[in-house]
Amino acid sequence: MADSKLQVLFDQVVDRNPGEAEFHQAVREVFDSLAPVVAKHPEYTDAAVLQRLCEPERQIIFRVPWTDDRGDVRINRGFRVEFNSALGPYKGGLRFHPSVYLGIVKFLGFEQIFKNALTGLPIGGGKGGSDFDPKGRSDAEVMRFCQSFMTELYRHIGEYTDVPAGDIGVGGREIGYLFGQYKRITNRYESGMLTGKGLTWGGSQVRREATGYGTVFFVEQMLSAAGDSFDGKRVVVSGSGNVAIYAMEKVAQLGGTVVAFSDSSGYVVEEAGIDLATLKEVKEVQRGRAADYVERRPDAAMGSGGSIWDVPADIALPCATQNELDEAEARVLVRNGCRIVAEGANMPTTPAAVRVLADAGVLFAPGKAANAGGVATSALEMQQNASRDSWTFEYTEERLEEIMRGIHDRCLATADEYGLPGDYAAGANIAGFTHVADAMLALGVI
Ligand code: NDP
Ligand code: 2IT
Repeated sequence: MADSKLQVLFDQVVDRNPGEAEFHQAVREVFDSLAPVVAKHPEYTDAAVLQRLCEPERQIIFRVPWTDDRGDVRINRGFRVEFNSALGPYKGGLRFHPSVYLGIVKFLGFEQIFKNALTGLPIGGGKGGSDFDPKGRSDAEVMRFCQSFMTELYRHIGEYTDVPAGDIGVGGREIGYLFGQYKRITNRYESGMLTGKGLTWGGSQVRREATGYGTVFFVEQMLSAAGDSFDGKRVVVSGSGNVAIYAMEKVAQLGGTVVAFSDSSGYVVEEAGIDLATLKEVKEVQRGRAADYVERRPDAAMGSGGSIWDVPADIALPCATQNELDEAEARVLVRNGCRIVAEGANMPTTPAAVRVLADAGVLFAPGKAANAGGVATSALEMQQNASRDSWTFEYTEERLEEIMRGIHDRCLATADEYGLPGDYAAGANIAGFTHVADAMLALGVI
C-alpha cells in the first residue's frame, strides 16, 4: 500500500481478524483508493472513521439445527454481520453455500456499506448467511432449514433495524419460507423486514431482474461514454443464477449476443447465442446443471478445459462468485480483445487480474458500483412497503435505470475530481466512502 498510515491501519485489521482472507482483500481494495482522500480530509483520521468502518457494529453467530428427510438431525452455522447503520437500517443479502464462514460474510458486509452508500438511498450495510448447502435438498428440507434459521434471526432484524434479502443460494423460495416464519413468530405482517418477496405478498416488480439488469445498464453507460453501444457485441457471462440470467436477458434486449455461461460444473458455449427460455427452464424450474442445457440445445457444447474466460468476447460479466477471474484468465481476456469487464458478482476479479486489465486499458466496473441495482431495487421495495403501494414494472425499471446512471456518473465524476479519469474502481470506493464517512462524522463517536 502506497500510504504508510493506511498500511498501519490495514495491518491492524489483519491482526484483529485472523484467517479471514476475503475480508482482508475487500478492505485492502478500498484502502488502496483512499490515500488522496485521507490526505485531503484529516477529520476522517481524527475521528477514527476507518477503524470504526472496519469493525462491525454487531456480529451474530448462531446454531441452526434442522431435521433432514431421513429424520437425521443436522447442524449448520448461521451468521448476520450488522456492519454499519450510519445511512439507514443494515441492508444486505443472505448467502447459503457450503463455503460460507465469518470471513466471507464480513467481506460481503464490508462491500455492502459502500455499495449501498453509492445508491444514494437510505440503507446501511450488512450481510448474513449459512454454510448450509441447498443443492440436492428437497423443498421440505429447505423449508425446515429456513424456519430454524429465522427462529434465531428474527430477534435481530426488522423494518427499522436490519433488512435481509437474497444472495447465492437464497432466492424466491427461501425468502418465502423466511418471511413466513418471521410473520408467524412475531404475529406481524411487517413487509419491509425482508426484500426479494413474491409479487403477491409485498415484493417489488423488477427486484428479481434488478441486479443483472442494473449491471448491464451500467455497462450501457460505460459504452455510451465511449461513444459505443451493445449492438453486435459478443458477451460472456459467468454463472447461471439470478444475477447471470437477468444480465443475459438485458444484454439480448440491448442488441448484444451472450455466447457463454457457466455454473460450478463447467461452462457452455453456443455461438448463435444462449437461449434464455431454455436456460430459465433448466435453472429456475428444474434446478438442473449446465449439462442439462447442452442436452436440449444441439448447437451448444460444454467448454473443454480452461475456463469460461477462454471464450473470446468484447465484454465479460463475471456473475458467479468471488475470485472467479484470476490474473492468467485476465491475460487471456485481454489477448482476445476484451474491452470491458463489469462485476455482476461481488469481488469476482482478483486484485492481480484487476491490475492486468488496468494495464491493458480494459474498462473495469467494480461490483460495488455495477451490481448495486439489486440492493437499490430492494430499497425501492422497502419504499413501496412503507407506503403500502406497488409500482408498475415500467416505472420501477425506469427508477433502476436512473439509479444506475447516477452511480455511473458519480464514479466518473469522483475519479475525475481525484485526478484518476476513467478509474471506476477508485471513483466507486471514494464516492461510497465519503458518503458514509460524512454521515459517521455527523453522528458522533458511536
Ligand atoms: P445464485 O445462487 O442465483 O447463482 C450463483 C451462480 O454462481 C450459480 O450459477 C452457481 O453455480 C455459481 N457459483 C456459485 N458459487 C460458485 C463457486 N464457488 N464456484 C463456481 N460457481 C459458483 O446467486 P446470485 O446470482 O444471486 O449471486 C451471484 C453473485 O452475485 C454473488 O457474488 C452475489 O454475492 C452477487 N450479487 C447478488 C445479488 C442479488 O441480488 N442476488 C446482488 C448483488 C450481487 P452452481 O449452481 O453450480 O453452484
Ligand atoms: O450483494 C448484494 O447487494 C445483494 N445480495 C443484494 C442485497 C439486498 O439487500 O438486496
